[in-house]
Amino acid sequence: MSTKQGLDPNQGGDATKKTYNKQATGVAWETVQSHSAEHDLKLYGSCFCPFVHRVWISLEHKKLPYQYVEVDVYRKPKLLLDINPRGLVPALRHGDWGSYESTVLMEYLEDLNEGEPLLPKDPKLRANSRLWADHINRHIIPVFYRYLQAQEAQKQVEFAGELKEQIGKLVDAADAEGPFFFGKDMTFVDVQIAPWIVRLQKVLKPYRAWPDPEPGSRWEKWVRAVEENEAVKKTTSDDQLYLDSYERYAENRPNTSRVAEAVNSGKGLP
Ligand SMILES: N[C@@H](CCC(=O)N[C@@H](CS)C(=O)NCC(=O)O)C(=O)O
Repeated sequence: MSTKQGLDPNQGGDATKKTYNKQATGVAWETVQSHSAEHDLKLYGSCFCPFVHRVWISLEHKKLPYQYVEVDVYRKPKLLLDINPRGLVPALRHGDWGSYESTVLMEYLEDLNEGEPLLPKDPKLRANSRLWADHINRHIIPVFYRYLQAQEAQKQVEFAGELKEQIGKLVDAADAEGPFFFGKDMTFVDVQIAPWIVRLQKVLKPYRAWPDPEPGSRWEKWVRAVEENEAVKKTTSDDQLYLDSYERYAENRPNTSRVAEAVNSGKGLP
């Protein structure tokens, strides 16, 4: 529901406020266009959404044929609600079956056993992948949003410290050489965190002065490898899209999203 015609609820009636993009840009836009033809396997996504980004990177990494369908997630079109009654993206449809939740969808794509796998074969390494994916979901992502939405300088310092600490734990668990979590190839854990690595640079850096990774560090090696990865590049829009789409979070404006509300009310992320 828009407060004034054409404006989104997060703009609060002020047309000068930036809002989320409704279409990918740059290289990601080219990818959208080359995956616009009708296909059995459909990703319903919103171009700015990092949870969508994970599933999109997985599809590109595996080189599976698929159709990308952009949805305005805050307006909840029926085709999204038909698959996901919670009304969140990403949602995936495969034939007449559908499901949602980015991590579940990544596992589903893995279970198709088509294209390049992201999970290793060894059960112990698979468990290790899931353990660190859980760390990302539980300890890194929520702090990313708390930090971005925090308006008081003291809180920002606190959350910046917490984010560094939680990223540090992940780096300590990773292969010493890298550049990726398990070594030279991108796998499940890398894809789980990749969208937020992209957004550290494109969102937290401009809005919260998040520092570049320390030159020569293991983290720097990882960040660069993720940024240079083909599947990541093909699903990433131009910088401006992220700047515009995240202004509402950085200003902690009302009616931003369910993620933003959960953070403000101290609840777990949706
Ligand atoms: N736990 C979900 C989170 C998905 C999510 O929060 N998506 C956001 C967009 S980035 C959304 O759909 N928001 C809709 C809303 O706030 O109403 C997942 O991993 O897929």
